[in-house]
Amino acid sequence: MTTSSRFATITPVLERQAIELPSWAFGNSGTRFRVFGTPGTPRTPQEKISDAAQVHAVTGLAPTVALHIPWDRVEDYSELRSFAKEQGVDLGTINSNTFQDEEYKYGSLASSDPAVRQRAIDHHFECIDILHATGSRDLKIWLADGTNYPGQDDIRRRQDALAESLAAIYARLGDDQRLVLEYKFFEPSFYHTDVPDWGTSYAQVSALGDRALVCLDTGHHAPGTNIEFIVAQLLRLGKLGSFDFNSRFYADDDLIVGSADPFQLFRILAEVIRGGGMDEDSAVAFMLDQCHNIEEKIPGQIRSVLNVQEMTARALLIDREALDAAQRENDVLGANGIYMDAFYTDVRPLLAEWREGRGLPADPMVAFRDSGYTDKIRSERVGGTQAGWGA
Ligand code: PSV
Ligand code: MN
Repeated sequence: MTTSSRFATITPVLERQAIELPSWAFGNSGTRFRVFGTPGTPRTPQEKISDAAQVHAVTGLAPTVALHIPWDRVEDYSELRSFAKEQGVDLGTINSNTFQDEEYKYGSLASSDPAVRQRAIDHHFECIDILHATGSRDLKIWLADGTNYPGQDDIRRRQDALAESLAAIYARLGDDQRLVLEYKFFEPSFYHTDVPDWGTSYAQVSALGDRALVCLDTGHHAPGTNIEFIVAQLLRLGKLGSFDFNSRFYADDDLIVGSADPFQLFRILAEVIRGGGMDEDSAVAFMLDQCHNIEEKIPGQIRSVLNVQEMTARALLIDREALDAAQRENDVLGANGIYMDAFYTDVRPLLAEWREGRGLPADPMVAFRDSGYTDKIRSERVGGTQAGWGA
């Protein structure tokens, strides 16, 4: 079979691919050294949504936008939902935030202080109310909880406290809603975090029920971790709820997905496909969790979703039958060769042609550049306070 006839067999999967964008990617961000402002940066949740809608308009890949509360707090979420629909997108995952209030200095859901825990639980109740108003399905929890010094607090007590807090939140979810618990091995806590790894997240969500699942952020692992193995295992266990895609060179860099290690992204997507994570009935959510510190934000998001699409197409091109036969024969190099053939297939011209056939621009990056949107927001968005990390 030629590459183009093989490509024709994978387009049904590509057609239903959807990658959720994080509202915070459109605001200013940086490091602890400096947050650089950019002309045209959104000042409101509505402006972030308008920017996200541009990504969907030129790629057809990003129909939903995740909100972060309180950064995206508004008076009326139904109105925000209607506004998003008018722009051509829907509201998606609601991310809670228990890492910026003074009260959470020593933890939130895992804190040893019951009053602090209750405050954090109440915040999640607010997020669940928002889920109802926006019609979103997922509540995503990432905790900054942890300690900096051995002996600082009782690790075991904190696990028990976390389990209790999560149970209270889970009990409040609507029947169609899900809780996804994200893990991260360090930062801002440096000695231990209360949800450091997929095993801890899995143990905690398994105790809750079927609608509690693990969120895998690709930037939240120690260097050298075989992330695709975790993907395979979580899919096997039916507990992979969602992805936060990004790239890292060193820590939680939040760089453009597929930029640091395209082959790793390919390997991850190959396991997703192998485990049924892209089947029609799959409930795995694919999201970006990135920050664009120095590059332009909207093109940064366009590049990101295109990278995911490109590696998905390559991973779908793996000749599964031939690979399976080679694996069963212990044909080590043969199997590896089949796998690598798919990785090295340049699908960009085929994707461009396919996009055009669906009424989308062949090159979304160019289409956005030529749209004049950047100049428009730069001249219109004058004054006010630009949204940024923490705003
Ligand atoms: C933490 O590093 C994280 O990846 C979580 O997903 C948060 O929701 C996100 O960053 C933004 O704070
Ligand atoms: Mn994340």
